[in-house]
Amino acid sequence: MKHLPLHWKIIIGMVLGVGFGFLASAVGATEFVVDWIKPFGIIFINALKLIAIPLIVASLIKGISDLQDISQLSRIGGRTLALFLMTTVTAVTIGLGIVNLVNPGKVVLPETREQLLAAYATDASQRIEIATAQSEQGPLQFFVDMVPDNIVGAASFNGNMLQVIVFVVFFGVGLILIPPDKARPVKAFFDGVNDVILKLIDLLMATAPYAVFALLAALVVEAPSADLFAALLTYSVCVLLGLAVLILVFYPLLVRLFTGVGYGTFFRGIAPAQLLAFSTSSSAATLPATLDRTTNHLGVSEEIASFVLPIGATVNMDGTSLHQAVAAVFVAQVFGLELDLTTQLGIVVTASLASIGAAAVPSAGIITLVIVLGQAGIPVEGIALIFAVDRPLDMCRTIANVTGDATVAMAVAKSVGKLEVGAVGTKP
Ligand code: DAS
Repeated sequence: MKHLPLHWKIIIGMVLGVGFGFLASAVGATEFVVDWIKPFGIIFINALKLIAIPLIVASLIKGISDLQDISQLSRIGGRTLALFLMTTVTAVTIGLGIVNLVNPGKVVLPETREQLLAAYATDASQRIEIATAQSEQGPLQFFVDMVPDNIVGAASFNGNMLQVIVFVVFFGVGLILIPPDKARPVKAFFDGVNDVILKLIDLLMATAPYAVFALLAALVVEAPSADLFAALLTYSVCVLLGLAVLILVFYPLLVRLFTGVGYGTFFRGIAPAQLLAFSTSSSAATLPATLDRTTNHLGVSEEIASFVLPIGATVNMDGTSLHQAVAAVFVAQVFGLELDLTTQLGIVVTASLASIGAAAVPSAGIITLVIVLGQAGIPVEGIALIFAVDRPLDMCRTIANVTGDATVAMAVAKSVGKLEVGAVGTKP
């Protein structure tokens, strides 16, 4: 058990949590679960919220300064960034389209909603008031609110996490504009902070199997409703449907349009990296395989692959951004919160930027989801619902992340004449 990969441990925690919840309900030990088990899940959610701000600050500044390195390579820099942005915004838009069409959170019955608000969203009413207040303001209020007048206040989950991201992007631009010798120590500092935060995420994720056990056991005893499980199942189907559109339609279409490489050749080339992404839930762990498959089997030159893929693994996480858009709207729907167009546009911006800040490690998307929910005024406690079913979804969204990176690498290589199309698919 000790050497079992983390994601299989989390799946075991999920199964045992549900089983323990039903057992506790059957023997009348509900109070024991709520008083002595659930707090461990809430502590984990609080730790996610605690680490989200330093993660987004350090990884966004690192990501922006890394992007600066790419942008200096004028031949491939602009194209890479443009394709990263296009694929990420497309992914978020697909996610928002599906979740607003299917409305998985509206499967929840009013009495279940009341139970969840009582159990999970302690100050949800305050956040819902903020979101409602936001939606009642003028058309440009959204942009006015993006610029904080107090960074400490903005970081205190006062309902607009976008202010933290705006400050960080602002800071990153400043870092790019100062002389390189002045910027170097600052970049080194934030690289170091980013490494520390990633280590803390490792430590935090090691407790994830126990946290998911506690959260699921509590969920079963507190809201043992078939409608909630139906809602969670419908939500999972929405995410998987969106990821399938990305992986099976959008990316191969881009590859075909940009490079002329056919569907079968593309998937035969990238499949081993996709399988590794699925089994590790980590773009970073899959990076060596992504590099190997794009250079040796998809015709991308070493020069292009070695620049685009490492940055893409941390900055270009399309599957994660799609998932965050679906999850944010789902949680809002579960808590009965109507999101107007402005708020959903804010989700497009935040989910796209938060995916830049997400680390390429298992469940990183859950941590940055805190940012997306916080910004939209959606009760962050709703993460307990998302995390309960996140493991298999993380495995699938990591496939999308890796496939998106390979797609961009092929398109950029082709655009600068560095894709040996003749070599594509010639190796076993
Ligand atoms: N598991 C992350 C990755 O490595 C994606 C995520 O957590 O959303 O790509």
